Amino acid sequence: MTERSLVILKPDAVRRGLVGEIIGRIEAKAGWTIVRLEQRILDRSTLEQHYAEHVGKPFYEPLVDFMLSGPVVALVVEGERVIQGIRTLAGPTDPIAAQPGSIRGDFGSIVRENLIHASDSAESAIREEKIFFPGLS
Ligand code: D4T
Repeated sequence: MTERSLVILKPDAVRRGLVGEIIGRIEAKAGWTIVRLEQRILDRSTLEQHYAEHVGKPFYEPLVDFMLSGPVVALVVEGERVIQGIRTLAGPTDPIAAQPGSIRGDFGSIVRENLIHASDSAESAIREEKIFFPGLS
Protein backbone atom coordinates (compact mmCIF):
# COMPACT_ATOMS: atom_id res chain seq x y z
CA MET A 1 0.00 0.00 0.00
CA THR A 2 1.49 3.33 -1.05
CA GLU A 3 1.35 5.95 1.69
CA ARG A 4 3.30 8.91 3.04
CA SER A 5 5.24 9.52 6.24
CA LEU A 6 6.32 12.84 7.72
CA VAL A 7 9.91 12.54 8.91
CA ILE A 8 11.96 15.00 10.94
CA LEU A 9 15.70 14.70 11.36
CA LYS A 10 16.07 16.31 14.77
CA PRO A 11 18.66 18.97 15.73
CA ASP A 12 21.08 16.34 17.07
CA ALA A 13 21.12 14.57 13.69
CA VAL A 14 21.81 17.84 11.86
CA ARG A 15 24.45 18.99 14.40
CA ARG A 16 26.25 15.67 14.25
CA GLY A 17 26.37 15.55 10.46
CA LEU A 18 24.15 12.47 10.22
CA VAL A 19 21.65 13.83 7.70
CA GLY A 20 23.26 12.08 4.73
CA GLU A 21 23.62 8.82 6.62
CA ILE A 22 19.98 8.78 7.71
CA ILE A 23 18.51 9.94 4.41
CA GLY A 24 20.73 7.39 2.67
CA ARG A 25 19.03 4.60 4.61
CA ILE A 26 15.62 5.89 3.57
CA GLU A 27 16.67 6.34 -0.07
CA ALA A 28 18.15 2.85 -0.16
CA LYS A 29 14.73 1.24 0.33
CA ALA A 30 13.42 0.14 -3.07
CA GLY A 31 10.63 2.26 -4.47
CA TRP A 32 10.46 4.91 -1.75
CA THR A 33 10.51 8.52 -2.92
CA ILE A 34 11.34 11.73 -1.10
CA VAL A 35 8.61 14.13 -2.22
CA ARG A 36 9.56 17.11 0.00
CA LEU A 37 12.78 17.91 1.88
CA GLU A 38 13.68 21.12 3.67
CA GLN A 39 16.05 22.25 6.40
CA ARG A 40 14.38 24.75 8.70
CA ILE A 41 14.32 26.16 12.21
CA LEU A 42 11.05 25.32 13.91
CA ASP A 43 9.01 27.59 16.18
CA ARG A 44 7.14 26.86 19.40
CA SER A 45 3.68 26.92 17.88
CA THR A 46 4.63 24.32 15.24
CA LEU A 47 6.03 22.08 17.95
CA GLU A 48 2.99 22.57 20.15
CA GLN A 49 0.83 21.28 17.30
CA HIS A 50 3.21 18.47 16.42
CA TYR A 51 3.63 17.28 20.00
CA ALA A 52 0.05 18.09 21.13
CA GLU A 53 -0.31 14.67 22.76
CA HIS A 54 2.67 15.42 25.02
CA VAL A 55 1.76 18.94 26.20
CA GLY A 56 1.91 19.02 30.01
CA LYS A 57 4.09 15.93 30.40
CA PRO A 58 7.32 16.38 32.37
CA PHE A 59 9.49 15.84 29.29
CA TYR A 60 7.52 18.26 27.10
CA GLU A 61 9.34 21.56 27.80
CA PRO A 62 12.86 20.08 27.57
CA LEU A 63 11.78 18.30 24.40
CA VAL A 64 10.56 21.55 22.83
CA ASP A 65 13.74 23.38 23.89
CA PHE A 66 15.79 20.63 22.30
CA MET A 67 13.76 20.75 19.08
CA LEU A 68 14.34 24.54 18.98
CA SER A 69 18.09 24.18 19.61
CA GLY A 70 19.06 24.12 15.95
CA PRO A 71 17.82 23.43 12.46
CA VAL A 72 15.94 20.25 11.60
CA VAL A 73 15.38 18.58 8.24
CA ALA A 74 11.74 17.82 7.46
CA LEU A 75 10.83 15.30 4.77
CA VAL A 76 7.80 13.68 3.26
CA VAL A 77 8.54 10.17 2.06
CA GLU A 78 6.15 8.20 -0.11
CA GLY A 79 6.12 4.52 -0.88
CA GLU A 80 5.06 1.02 -0.04
CA ARG A 81 4.32 0.67 3.72
CA VAL A 82 6.59 3.62 4.39
CA ILE A 83 5.04 4.42 7.79
CA GLN A 84 5.89 1.10 9.39
CA GLY A 85 9.10 0.91 7.36
CA ILE A 86 10.65 4.14 8.62
CA ARG A 87 9.59 3.36 12.21
CA THR A 88 11.48 0.09 11.79
CA LEU A 89 14.53 1.86 10.35
CA ALA A 90 14.41 4.30 13.31
CA GLY A 91 13.99 1.74 16.09
CA PRO A 92 12.12 2.33 19.37
CA THR A 93 12.01 5.68 21.19
CA ASP A 94 14.74 4.75 23.69
CA PRO A 95 17.99 4.46 21.70
CA ILE A 96 19.56 2.17 24.29
CA ALA A 97 16.73 -0.32 23.75
CA ALA A 98 16.98 0.03 19.97
CA GLN A 99 18.65 -2.74 17.99
CA PRO A 100 22.05 -2.08 16.45
CA GLY A 101 21.38 -1.59 12.74
CA SER A 102 18.54 0.81 13.44
CA ILE A 103 19.16 4.57 13.28
CA ARG A 104 18.56 5.12 16.99
CA GLY A 105 20.36 1.89 17.88
CA ASP A 106 23.43 2.87 15.90
CA PHE A 107 23.69 6.55 16.80
CA GLY A 108 21.65 7.41 19.91
CA SER A 109 22.11 7.09 23.66
CA ILE A 110 19.50 9.39 25.24
CA VAL A 111 15.74 9.34 24.79
CA ARG A 112 15.27 13.05 24.09
CA GLU A 113 18.03 13.18 21.46
CA ASN A 114 16.83 10.24 19.43
CA LEU A 115 17.69 11.67 16.02
CA ILE A 116 14.52 11.10 14.01
CA HIS A 117 10.77 11.45 14.13
CA ALA A 118 8.59 9.42 11.79
CA SER A 119 4.78 9.31 11.64
CA ASP A 120 3.35 6.39 13.62
CA SER A 121 0.06 5.92 11.70
CA ALA A 122 -1.74 7.03 8.56
CA GLU A 123 -3.79 9.49 10.64
CA SER A 124 -0.66 10.99 12.20
CA ALA A 125 1.00 11.25 8.79
CA ILE A 126 -1.91 13.27 7.38
CA ARG A 127 -2.06 15.50 10.47
CA GLU A 128 1.71 16.07 10.55
CA GLU A 129 2.04 16.68 6.81
CA LYS A 130 -0.52 19.49 7.15
CA ILE A 131 1.58 21.05 9.94
CA PHE A 132 4.91 20.88 8.15
CA PHE A 133 3.96 21.04 4.47
CA PRO A 134 0.54 22.67 4.18
CA GLY A 135 -0.46 22.75 0.56
CA LEU A 136 1.03 19.39 -0.29
CA SER A 137 -1.51 16.64 -0.91
P1 D4T B 1 8.83 10.91 17.85
O1 D4T B 1 7.40 11.36 18.07
O2 D4T B 1 9.81 12.02 18.04
O3 D4T B 1 8.98 10.18 16.57
O4 D4T B 1 9.18 9.84 18.90
P2 D4T B 1 8.41 8.51 19.25
O5 D4T B 1 7.12 8.42 18.48
O6 D4T B 1 9.36 7.38 19.11
O7 D4T B 1 8.13 8.74 20.77
P3 D4T B 1 7.08 9.62 21.54
O8 D4T B 1 6.04 10.21 20.64
O9 D4T B 1 6.63 8.81 22.70
O10 D4T B 1 7.99 10.80 22.11
C1 D4T B 1 8.15 12.00 21.42
C2 D4T B 1 9.54 12.53 21.71
O11 D4T B 1 9.67 12.86 23.08
C3 D4T B 1 10.94 12.46 23.56
N1 D4T B 1 10.74 11.81 24.86
C4 D4T B 1 9.83 10.79 24.94
C5 D4T B 1 11.43 12.25 25.94
O12 D4T B 1 12.27 13.19 25.86
N2 D4T B 1 11.23 11.64 27.15
C6 D4T B 1 10.34 10.62 27.29
O13 D4T B 1 10.19 10.08 28.42
C7 D4T B 1 9.62 10.17 26.14
C8 D4T B 1 8.62 9.04 26.25
C9 D4T B 1 11.47 11.59 22.52
C10 D4T B 1 10.63 11.57 21.49
